[in-house]
Formats: sequence, C-alpha cells, structure tokens
Amino acid sequence: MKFDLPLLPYAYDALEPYIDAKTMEIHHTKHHATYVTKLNEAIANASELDGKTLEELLLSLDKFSEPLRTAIRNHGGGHYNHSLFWTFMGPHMERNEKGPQGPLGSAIAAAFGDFEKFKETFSKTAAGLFGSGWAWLVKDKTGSLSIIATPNQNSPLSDGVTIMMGLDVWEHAYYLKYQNRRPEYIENWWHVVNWEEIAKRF
Ligand code: MN3
Repeated sequence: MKFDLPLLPYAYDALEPYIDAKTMEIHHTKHHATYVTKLNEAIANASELDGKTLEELLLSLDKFSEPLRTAIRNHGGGHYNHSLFWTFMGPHMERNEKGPQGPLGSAIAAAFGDFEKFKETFSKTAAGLFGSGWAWLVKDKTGSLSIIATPNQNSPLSDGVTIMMGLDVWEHAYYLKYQNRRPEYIENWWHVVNWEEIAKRF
C-alpha cells in the first residue's frame, strides 16, 4: 500500500493575491508531500494495513499501537487534511462572497444565525487556536453543524464527525505573505473559499 500526493485542482498562483503562489507551491510540494512520504514510511512494514483506505486508518487509530498510531495520526492526518483543504479553495469569483447557497446555506444560517455570524465565529476559532492546528466546520451523526479546532494534524474524521470545510492555520500556510498576522490571513482566505465544492459534501 502506498499513498500519493494529489495534484492541486488549480495552478499555484490561482488564489493570488489572497494566498500567494510561493506559499501554495511550498505548502503542496514540501509540507503536504512530506506527510505522504512519512506516512508511507510508517506503514511500509505494516502488512496488516494492506488494502485499507486512509479514512479507515484514521477511523481506527485506537486499534494501533505506538509508534504506528502517532505516525498515522500525524502524517495520515496531515495527508488527509491537506487533500481536503485544496478542494475547499478556488480562484476568487464574485459568487464566493455570497457564501454557501442551498441546503448548506440554510443549515449554516440555522446553526449560527447568518453567514456573517458564522464567518465571525469560525474566524475567531481559527485565530484563537494556540500553536499549530486547524479550524473546522463539521457535521455530527445527528446532522447538526458545529465549529471546532484540532491541534497539530489531528483530523476530525477520527472523532467520528463529517468534515464540511477546514482552514489550515499552521504558520507554514501563511507566514511568507502574512508573517505573524494570522487574523489577516484568515480574513483574506474567505475570498477563495469554494462554497460549491463544500456544499457537495453536505
Ligand atoms: Mn498545512
């Protein structure tokens, strides 16, 4: 079993000026690629995992002993989270500003008041996360939406919820352009959120 780095669904400069091309290139070809390489190294000798999908591995972390469990949580989570993250973004278009339409739009309004309030709460969660990690919009088994944060590369998938969208707030995601200004990165990120793709997950 071997995992591969997926291609980005757009060019490295497609999210300019909000996310710069150099950051996207390094994030994809260095950071994401390293999670894939280290995941493959970690499972190279674990033949019992043959044929398992990445989702299956992340859903059964408690079945593995150390150091395999930590390797799958960190590198498997990193691979999974980033593979999704690229699809949550796309070139800026006017329709991005309107936010999610259809059933997802209604569910967000029902859960958070309206789209602006949702953005505010999500941004606050992302900005307030101490250290490295992710902010997420997730759906639980009852179908209700919530905003959560996870440390490191821990994936919400392992907690049994369905990921709707997520934002990487590791410094490697923004430092070249925004340095220590994480809130500014978050504010700009909203311009490239691909709501059509996210709505398909709902
Ligand atoms: Mn990252």
